[in-house]
Amino acid sequence: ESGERKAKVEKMFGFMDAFLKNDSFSLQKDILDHVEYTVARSRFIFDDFEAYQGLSYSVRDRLIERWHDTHRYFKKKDPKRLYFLSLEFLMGRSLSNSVINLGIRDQYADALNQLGFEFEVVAEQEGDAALGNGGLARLCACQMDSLATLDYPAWGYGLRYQYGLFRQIILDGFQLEEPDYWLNFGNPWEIERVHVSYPVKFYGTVEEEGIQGQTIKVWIPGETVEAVAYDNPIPGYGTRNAINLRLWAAKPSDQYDMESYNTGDYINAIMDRQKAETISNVLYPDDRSYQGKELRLKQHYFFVSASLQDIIRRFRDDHNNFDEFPEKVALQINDTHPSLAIAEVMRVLVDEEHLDWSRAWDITSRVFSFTTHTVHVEALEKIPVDLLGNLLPRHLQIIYEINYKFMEELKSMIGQDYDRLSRMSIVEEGAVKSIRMANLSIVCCQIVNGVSKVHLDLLKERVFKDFYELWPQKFQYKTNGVTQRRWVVVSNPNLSSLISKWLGTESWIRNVDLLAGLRQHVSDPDLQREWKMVKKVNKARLAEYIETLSGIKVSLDAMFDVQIKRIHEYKRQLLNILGIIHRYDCIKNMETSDRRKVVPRVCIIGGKAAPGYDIAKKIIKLCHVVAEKINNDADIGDLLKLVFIPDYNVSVAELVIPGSDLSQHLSTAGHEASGTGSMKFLMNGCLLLATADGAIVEIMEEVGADNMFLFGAKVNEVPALREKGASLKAPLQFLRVVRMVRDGYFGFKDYFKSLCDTLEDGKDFYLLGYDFASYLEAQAAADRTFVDPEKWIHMSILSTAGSGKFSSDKTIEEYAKHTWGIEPCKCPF
Ligand code: 73E
Repeated sequence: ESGERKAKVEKMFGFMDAFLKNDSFSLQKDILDHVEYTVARSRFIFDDFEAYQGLSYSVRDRLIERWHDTHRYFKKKDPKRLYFLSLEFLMGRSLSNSVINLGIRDQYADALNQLGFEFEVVAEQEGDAALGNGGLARLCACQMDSLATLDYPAWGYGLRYQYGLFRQIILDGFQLEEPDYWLNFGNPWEIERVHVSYPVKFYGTVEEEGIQGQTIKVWIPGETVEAVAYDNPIPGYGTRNAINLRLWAAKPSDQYDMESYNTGDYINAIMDRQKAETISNVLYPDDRSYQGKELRLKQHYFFVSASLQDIIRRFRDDHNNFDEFPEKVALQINDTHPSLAIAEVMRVLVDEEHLDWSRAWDITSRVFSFTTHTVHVEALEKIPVDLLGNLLPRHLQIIYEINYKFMEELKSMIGQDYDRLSRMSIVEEGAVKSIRMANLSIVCCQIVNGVSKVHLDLLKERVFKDFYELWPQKFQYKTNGVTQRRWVVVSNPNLSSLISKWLGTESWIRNVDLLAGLRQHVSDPDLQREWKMVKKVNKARLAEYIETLSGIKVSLDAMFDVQIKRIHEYKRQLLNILGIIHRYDCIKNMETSDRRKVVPRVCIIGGKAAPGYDIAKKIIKLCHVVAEKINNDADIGDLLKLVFIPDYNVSVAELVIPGSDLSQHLSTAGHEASGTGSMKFLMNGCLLLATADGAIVEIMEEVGADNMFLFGAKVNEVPALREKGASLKAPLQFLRVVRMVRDGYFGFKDYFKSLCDTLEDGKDFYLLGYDFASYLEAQAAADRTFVDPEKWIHMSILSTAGSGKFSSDKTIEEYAKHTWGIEPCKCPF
């Protein structure tokens, strides 16, 4: 029989070559085949979008090959695997990134060319995969790229939302939200796995049963939904490894209550079943404060349960003793959103595997690690006990049990300090009794990571002080990073070639430390000239985009000054706008002869406000009315322009960042846990104007404070400044610009009243008034530097040269060594 099988395998090999070919002829044939047979358009007439589809399916075939090989190899080697659990992944587009990581971009560009298409134009056809809100979600995407590139045996798990982050439409200067039905035109980057599906259960009751003289708890669930897997291969750069991002979609279950079918109400029974699909329908668009909503909790558990069934199934394929679980599995929870996983692992071990509690707890506490991303207490998840008890009654019991044991242990350590005990308890008593998911995560995990040095300090001193005092060794930080593949190689090919040319190697794309080698050429006039040229070309591309969007023509000689990120009060886009009003006001009041000294600026702001965030929406409107006034003032001309870029997303960032001269990061010190936008700008040689907050403090250490424009109160000064309240008088220039808005200089007087009220003495929580003077000084310093192009370019080159530390490759290596305990597992062919 084995001879027969061997003959069969040989025959199959005969039908195919070992791997798909990557020469231009084979690629052309592949693209055309996919246009004809997959997309079902004629190979003789197809448009750019169909070319994109044909091309993507051809790339996908190559991804699948590597994906298969990698996973076969992982299975053979059986290394410890990392499972990265996150409710959000902001992947953006896949095409360019994939062909670059596969190392066949030029071959594809050639092939397309010969078919009469242009790669860049075809790549523009792709929409963004926006299954996340902002920094946290994009960080996961960067980290997946690094995990694949560094050959780690890792899997990502997430949710396949039907609707990604809303599209921002601007109507008369107001933000409107439109649903992002991103799957409308198909998604070539995913592979539907109809056979990889698991039942996920909700509601019901917990009953006690006696087994072999012991009583055990049995959860009798009331509703079952099916989770179906969609796999998204993630290729590494310079390796054959391709790892997997597995996203779950909800489908009605076969195990659904069949009773209703027999009652004759067939139509309603179907409609009811259909409701199951809504679980994974929509991404929550708010990254500010946690609201205990049942649907959100359902999403979390749906995701956690499906992922763990999959992970445990894979573990069981090769192991039967759960004591080995922590040696083979690392579970990373990205913020507290997936932290129900802790209770779920306990439930499986205790209720299904019948391990005793302490053995189960020992295993559970050795597999999990947790990264927290915020400093805002109001963003910490608190699940109302009533909600949890109804949806997941057994999990609530388990969490109570964990807490009971923790409280007993704590009392034995700290005594009867009831205030402290109640602050540290997983259960919060009060008007709405709730479960503190961060406390659960800290109690369970052996390592709690922050995302920057400053962030860790704030966790120790404020947010989790009690826990830090108890378990100082648990608290660590890993500085966030971004992938240079997407943020330089894909989005700034000109700069990328220039860097490779001057370093004499492309190795920096995998080994980012080499970027520091640019320092030795910083004064070389040739490098400076070429550096300047690249910036100019990128600015021209951005200027064209601005003109198409808004009809505004901007001068390439102006400084392109950019602030792009989610709109939040703490990120202080309002400070930027007030600064722009001040600049406008100054120019208006200047003698004509002095105007020649003004450095022309194009101020660019972009970002989405959470749909229910009223103040953030007012900031967007203010930006538009100010822009309207300035841009239409013939007296001002090219000296100042203000542009709001609508619908900011990953692809927009890829276009804007390479074309920026200056970028602004204005969070009130102590509010931005890290910030990762700054790192993308830094890599692209943009100068930073920033407060000493989050990752900026570490950027200062790497590039030097004199290569940046820093301003504002420091983290440790902020609390005392707030104490001072109304006695902290804002400077006159500040009062003047706020008054202009208040008095209706830009119109919409009543509408902006509540916004201006947040800036009154004593109410100015984010300290805009206090920081205004030093902000203007930093802006003036930027102007003075810009008129000295040689100096500017010098600082710009040093920014890129100093950005190596902020590659996600670095972050991932740290996590692998110090948190997850995983080793590279490189597929050998
Ligand atoms: O400072 C950023 C940080 O760079 C932080 O605000 C952000 O995470 C980034 C990556 O570490 C973040 N997002 C969220 N919390 N912190 C969040 C909260 C709720 C829902 C979605 C995202």
